[in-house]
Amino acid sequence: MTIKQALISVSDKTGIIELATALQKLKVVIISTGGTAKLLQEAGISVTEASDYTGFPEMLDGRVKTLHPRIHAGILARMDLPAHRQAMEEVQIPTIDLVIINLYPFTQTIARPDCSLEEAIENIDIGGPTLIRAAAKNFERVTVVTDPQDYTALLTQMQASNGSVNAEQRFQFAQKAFSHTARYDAAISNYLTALDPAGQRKPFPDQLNLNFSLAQPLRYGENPHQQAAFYREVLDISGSLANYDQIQGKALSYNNIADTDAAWACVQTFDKPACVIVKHANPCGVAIADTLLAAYEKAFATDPVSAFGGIIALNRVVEADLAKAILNQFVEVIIAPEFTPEARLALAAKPNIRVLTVLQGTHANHYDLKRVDGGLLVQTPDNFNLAIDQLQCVTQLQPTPLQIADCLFAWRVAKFVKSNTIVFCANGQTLGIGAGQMSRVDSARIASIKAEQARLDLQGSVVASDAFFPFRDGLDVLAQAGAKVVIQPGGSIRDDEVIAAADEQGIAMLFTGIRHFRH
Ligand code: 93A
Repeated sequence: MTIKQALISVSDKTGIIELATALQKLKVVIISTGGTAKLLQEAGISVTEASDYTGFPEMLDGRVKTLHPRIHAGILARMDLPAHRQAMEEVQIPTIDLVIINLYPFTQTIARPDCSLEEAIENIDIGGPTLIRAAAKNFERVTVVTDPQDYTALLTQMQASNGSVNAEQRFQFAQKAFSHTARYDAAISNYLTALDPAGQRKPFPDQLNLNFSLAQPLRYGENPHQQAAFYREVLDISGSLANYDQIQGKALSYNNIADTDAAWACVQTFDKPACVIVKHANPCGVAIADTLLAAYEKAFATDPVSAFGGIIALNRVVEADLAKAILNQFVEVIIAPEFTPEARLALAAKPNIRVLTVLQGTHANHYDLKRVDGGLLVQTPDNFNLAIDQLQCVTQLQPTPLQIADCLFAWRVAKFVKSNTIVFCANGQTLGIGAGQMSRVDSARIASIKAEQARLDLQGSVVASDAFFPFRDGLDVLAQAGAKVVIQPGGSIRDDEVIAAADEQGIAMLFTGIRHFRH
């Protein structure tokens, strides 16, 4: 089916002019909302404003822009059903075949320390998720793209196949679209749950009434002389690890559950096909790639020695080729949203391997709990997501867009590594991970030694450090290893010394203003 009509409504306008220009060349008619329409028109692209298309002006300060039957019937109609076709003809509504959307920047808005409740509420997108969910529901006919990084894939397909997108790609886009809206709603829910009705951060309750029920007795705890059990929270846990289905393998152990939780939490944060391999609660390889198989191969290459007996988490459906590739290594647990029947069959050859499926998307935990002797430490989870516009370049050298993308990748991984954390990366792949050391300079040394052992080249790499450098020594180790960009929180009293060291060594440095200790 050739795509004839598209709706474009984006807050993040990256790449949208180029995309719309190419769509116009493919003879696609474009409908668009206020700001997006204006930008496209200024670039000489002919678009119809959503309000002209519906014959209904935008109202309530833009709260109602696209919520109109002419748009939603256009997306939701099933043209394979005669009754739907007839209904559309009767009211003269044309179909919409392509929906390009990204949402109001809710997480970026609430990340600002001065963000008011009113501002946060106005940044809850209603029309956008409605469009995304409608288009994703109707993936049999409609293509939905929510990530500017997918524009190239979309265009490549359309240009190669007479303006159409194949069923597999439409399904993948739809899966991604629902993960996107699930994460968006989870962020809103997390934010609001932490507030009282006056919009103030709720103090923690006087009494913690935790409600957990026994999910599974465990053979033993962290060590065989310790007793253990797994309890599941009595809450909506649909997207959490506690809601797993085990499709094969030995019973899960205490350490399996703890490590799988760490791997699953990390892999879920990526939109691209991603693989995370965890040992002893630390990632020993993380990668993103165009395919899940490539992501696994890159993640494995970070530290093949440590990956032995690891936990592997993947954020897409696992197919047979990947399942077979994984079987070449010793693995304790594999977790993914789903496995194809062929992949299940391949894995059945090694019946001891624990294979788990879990729904992707939401995070159940409102609190992180840590037992101390006679008490409980409670905090809100570290679910802060860094936005690109929060990065501050503090050096003479500026990183390239590609290096910035790698920095954001490295930074995301660093959050899941025990402190002190140093993560070398390049091209969406970890190259060396230094974890759990008592000094940052030792983590830096270990990370570069690991890369050397895996024969990975650190020349030109980027590095994330989960907290600031107290002295320049850690930075010197990174420079010697070949790093060209460093992302770190900043905030040390010796920042000047560290920045001077970076300038001296020809390194670009980005400050995040946020740290990610993990103990
Ligand atoms: O205010 S909304 O919740 N109501 C709507 O009807 C609606 N339609 C699209 N938000 C709505 N959108 C969002 O507007 C999109 O998700 C997109 O993020 C944004 C684009 O607005 P503009 O084109 O005016 O920059």
